[in-house]
Amino acid sequence: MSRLVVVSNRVTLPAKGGAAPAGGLAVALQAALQERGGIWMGWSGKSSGSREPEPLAQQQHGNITYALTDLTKTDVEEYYEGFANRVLWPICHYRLDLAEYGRKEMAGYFRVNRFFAHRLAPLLQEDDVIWVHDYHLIPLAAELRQMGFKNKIGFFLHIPWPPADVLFTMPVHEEIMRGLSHYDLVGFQTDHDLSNFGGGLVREGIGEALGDGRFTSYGRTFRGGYYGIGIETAAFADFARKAASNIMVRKARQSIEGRDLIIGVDRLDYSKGITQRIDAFEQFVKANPGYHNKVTYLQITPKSRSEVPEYEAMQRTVAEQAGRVNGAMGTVDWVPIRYINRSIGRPVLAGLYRLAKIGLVTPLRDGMNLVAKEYVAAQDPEDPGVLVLSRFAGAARELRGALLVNPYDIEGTANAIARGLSMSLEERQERWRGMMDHLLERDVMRWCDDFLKDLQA
Ligand code: GDG
Repeated sequence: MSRLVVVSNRVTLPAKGGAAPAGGLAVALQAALQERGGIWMGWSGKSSGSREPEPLAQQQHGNITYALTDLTKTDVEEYYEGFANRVLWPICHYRLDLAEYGRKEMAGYFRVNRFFAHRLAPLLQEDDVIWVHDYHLIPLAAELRQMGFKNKIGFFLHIPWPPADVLFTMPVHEEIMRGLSHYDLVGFQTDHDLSNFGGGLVREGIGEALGDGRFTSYGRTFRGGYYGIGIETAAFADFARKAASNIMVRKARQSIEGRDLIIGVDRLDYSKGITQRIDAFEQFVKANPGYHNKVTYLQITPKSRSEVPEYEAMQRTVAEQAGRVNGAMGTVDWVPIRYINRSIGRPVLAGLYRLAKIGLVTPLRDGMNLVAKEYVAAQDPEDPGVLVLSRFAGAARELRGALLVNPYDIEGTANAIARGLSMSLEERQERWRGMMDHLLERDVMRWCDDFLKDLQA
C-alpha cells in the first residue's frame, strides 16, 4: 500500500494522555492516519515577523510523522484570516453578505499555497498518495503539478459547496475552479454539494460531466464524489457509557435535579445558528408553560477565530442573548440557559450528550456536523434521547431518524423540541436504532477507506 501524505491547514498534535482535540477535522484525521501510518503536514499555528521560514519541524507520534511549518504574520492575515475565513468560509456557507474581498488577501492565499507546495516537496516520494483537506488549500495540487509531481492527489472539502449563483460572486471563482481540476479526486460531504459543483461547472460552461462521477475542465479529467465523514462510532459509544461515572458528569446530573437536559455544542460560529436556537428555546418555554423549571438548556460554545471581527461581535451577541433570556424567564431556583463559552474535556462532553434528552443541532448551513453524530452514538440504547437536526446540515442527509427542522423557522424548531421531549420510549428507540446502525456502518475509518480506494482506483 502506498504511503499516505495528509495536508491540512492546521496540524493538531495528539493531546497528552490521548485526549482528542476539539474540531471535527482533527478528530477524524488522527484516527485515519494512526491506522495507516504516514505524514501529516500543515501550519504549526505559529507566526513570525520574518520572511525566512524556519526549517520544517518534524515529530513522530506512533505511526504518524507530523511535519509543521510556520507562517509569517502577513501570511496568516492574508491567507488564513483574510481569504480562507473571510471569503471562502462565508461564501461556502451561503453568506454573500459577510464576504470581504481584498486583492491583497486573494494574492496571499495563492502565495501561501505555493509556499506549502515548496515546503512539502522535499518530503514526497514518487508513489505517495497525497490527500489535501479543506478550503484553505484548494490551489495546492496545481502548485505541485507545476513542480512536476505526478502523484495521485485527492481533495476533500469538509464544508458545503454552494451553487453557482453564490460561488460566482467571488472574484477569483475561476482560479478556484481551475485549482480543483488539478486533483485526481474531489470529494464532498454530500450528494447535494457534489451536484452544486457539477451543476456550476456545466452551467457556466467551464467543464463537462462525463458521467460515472467523472468531469473534465481546463483540459484535465478528474473524478468527483461524495463521502460523508463519520466518527469513531463504537469507541465513542463506549466512551460515553463509561463517562456516566465521571465526577463532572455526576455533578452535572445532580445540578439539573430531575429536569430534562437539552444540549447544544458548537464552535462559536455564525454558521451554527446559535442565536436562532436560543430564540427557539425561548419560544418553546413561552409556548409550553408546563416546562417552566422543568428543563435546562446547556449550550457549550468554545471560542473560535476571535481575530475575525464577525466572530468577536458574535461572542458578545450570544452572551447578551443568553443573559437576556435568563433574566426574563429565570426564577430564584431556575436558570433556563447555561452558557459555557469555552472548551470542555471530551469525556465530560460524551457524558453530557448521554445525559441530554434532546441534542439540539441547528446550523444554518454545515458540511456534515459531527456533533449530531456524536450525540447519537453517546445515547443509552435503553433510553435514548432525540436528535433535533437542521435540514441544512450534511448530517440531515444521513440521519433520517432525527426530527428535521428549518433553523430559520423559530416556531417550527420550538415545536420540534416539545415533540422530542414528549416522544414515547418506543419511538425514540426505533429512531435511534436506525441512526446508530448507519453510524456504525459508516464510521470514520469507512470514510477514509472509501475515499482512498476511489483515489487509488
Ligand atoms: C468542520 C465542518 C464537518 C466542540 N466543542 C467542544 C468539542 N467540540 C468538538 C465536537 C466535534 C467537533 O468539535 C466539531 O465538529 P463539527 O463537525 O460539528 O463542526 P466544525 O468544527 O465546524 O467542522 C463540519 C467537520 O469539519 C468534519 O468534516 O462536520 O461540517 O464545518 O467533534 O465534539 N470537543 C471538546 N470540547 C468542546 O467544548 N472536547
